[in-house]
Amino acid sequence: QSIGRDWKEGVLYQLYPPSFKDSNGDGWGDIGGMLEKVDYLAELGVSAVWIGPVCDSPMEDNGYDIRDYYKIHDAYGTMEQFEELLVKLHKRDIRLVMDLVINHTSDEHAWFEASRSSKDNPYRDYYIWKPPAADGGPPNNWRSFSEESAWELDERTGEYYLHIFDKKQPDLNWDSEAMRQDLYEMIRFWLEKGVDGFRLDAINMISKHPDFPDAPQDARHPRGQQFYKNGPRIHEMLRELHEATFGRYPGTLTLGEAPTVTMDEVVRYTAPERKEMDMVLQMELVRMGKDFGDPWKTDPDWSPAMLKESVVRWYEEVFNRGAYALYLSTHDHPRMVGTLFGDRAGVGGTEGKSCNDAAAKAIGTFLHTLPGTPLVYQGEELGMPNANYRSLQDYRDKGTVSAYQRRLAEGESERDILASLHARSRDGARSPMHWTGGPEAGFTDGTPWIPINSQAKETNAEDEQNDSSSVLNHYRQLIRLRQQSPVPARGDLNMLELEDEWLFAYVRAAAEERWIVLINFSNQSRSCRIDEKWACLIEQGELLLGSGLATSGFPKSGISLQRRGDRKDDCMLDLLPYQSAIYRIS
Ligand code: TEU
Repeated sequence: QSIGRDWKEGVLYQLYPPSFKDSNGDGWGDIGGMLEKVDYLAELGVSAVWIGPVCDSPMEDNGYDIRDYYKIHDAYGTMEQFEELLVKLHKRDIRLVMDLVINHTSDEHAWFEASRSSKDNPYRDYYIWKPPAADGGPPNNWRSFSEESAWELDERTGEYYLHIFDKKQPDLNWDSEAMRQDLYEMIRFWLEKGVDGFRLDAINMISKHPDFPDAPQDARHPRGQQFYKNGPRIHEMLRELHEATFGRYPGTLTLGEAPTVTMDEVVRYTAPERKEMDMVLQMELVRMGKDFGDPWKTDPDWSPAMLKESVVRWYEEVFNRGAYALYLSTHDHPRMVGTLFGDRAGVGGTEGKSCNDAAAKAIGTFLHTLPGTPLVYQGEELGMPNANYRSLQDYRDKGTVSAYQRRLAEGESERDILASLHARSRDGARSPMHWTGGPEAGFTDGTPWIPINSQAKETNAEDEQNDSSSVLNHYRQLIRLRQQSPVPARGDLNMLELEDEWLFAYVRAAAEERWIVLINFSNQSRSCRIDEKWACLIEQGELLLGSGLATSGFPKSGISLQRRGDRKDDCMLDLLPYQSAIYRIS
């Protein structure tokens, strides 16, 4: 197999199965649809595709609630089709990364059905059961992601089971040796099929504090997380997992979802000699702008300086000791182009499509030129905006719907709730892919499971394929640059200090080559001082790729530098709204 390059050097793509492409008209994406689009992915140039969960599931959480690990969910297709997809992707030199959901299963999984049936069932300790507290209530005050108690009473045996996520997603008990061995066998089943890697869902939550203590009342959402994230046995468990599964299939990629970690913890998870995981997802950028106390609120103190700080911290503390993948959009958060820079900086207002596309390109330049392996979320490469849903009927995510109902009952106005759902619901990023400007955006011949974004007419793959100034072509060029130069994957980072927080300038240098990247993340033209040394290097440099609002004369003209007076520090860097530029400098 020619697929042998280091994972870190490539570009990863996240495919969200329900919304990628439907091939049989039932309105739900499927493997048949993925097969139709392998060429699209190959032309984009990505080296691996992470496919969200496709195993059998009652679909309470779009497949993150697995009922049978050994079966493809009917609505997605068959095992034969999955195998065909694997072959077809490999032919185009693309690797397949599965989503491995092993912190919990569905409550309809056979293990859980056995486990709940009686206290002495052999599967009882596959899950976490506790007797009620003295007052008959839950064993402790932890809350789940859905904001209610993380414990559910099961009448049959009078005990509570733990569910960090929905009550339909009971947590597996990783302290059970038999449970772990069953999971390992299942993982080897997929490795034997030739799957190239796994994204490990919520993996830093598998080791729970043995005492299950109460958390302080005012703890961050979800309450209790300090007692199950990065828990006491986590490293021991990950090493055993690696040894029993991935370690036996060299070259397998493991990409861990580990929200809320310290930099030291990331290094422990990913230092190659520790044999735990290959990479951790950098989840700070995508969560930015969000209030940690209340996920439905926006953080009023957010500023672009926080972005710079996070990027630099991960680079300085992790880059040379461990590994991480960077993403700016994913299925759990509204799209970056709509929230972080978009709504705040004016996109979505009267400026419309050209502004949206310029912001999307600036985001793309940022993602592909930072240290860390880029992970593109489906539709991001088209500049797809957040879905413009206007009523509760448009939403499908259970957590979103229950938060709406709770807040309405608490007396909040419907208008305010809908505004915050638009800004914060993860459904904003889950509207189906825009393949064409035609009916249902070419996603399905039937009725889509969640409404199509009305903006599909202006923003779709068909139109963008042949438009050299499209977001899609910008992404293709960024990916090509990565294939041609060692700088983005291996270069070190020097973030220049500028007086304007909306302007970013950073230098990436590998042994053979050096780049400077300039980005204006605001919708205004901006100027700020730049050191004469960098100004000269930019002037003499070669423009590798540029983007900005004024697409006609651009990118040939590049950015502008002006000397106002003869003093050294009077050199001004001028950037147009959302302008980005990558220069190769000497
Ligand atoms: O998410 C795990 C996670 O940690 C959450 O913080 C996630 O960001 C949150 O649900 C956002 O609302 C993973 C999956 O990515 C998510 O889709 C699943 O719902 C969850 O695990 C449970 O499997």
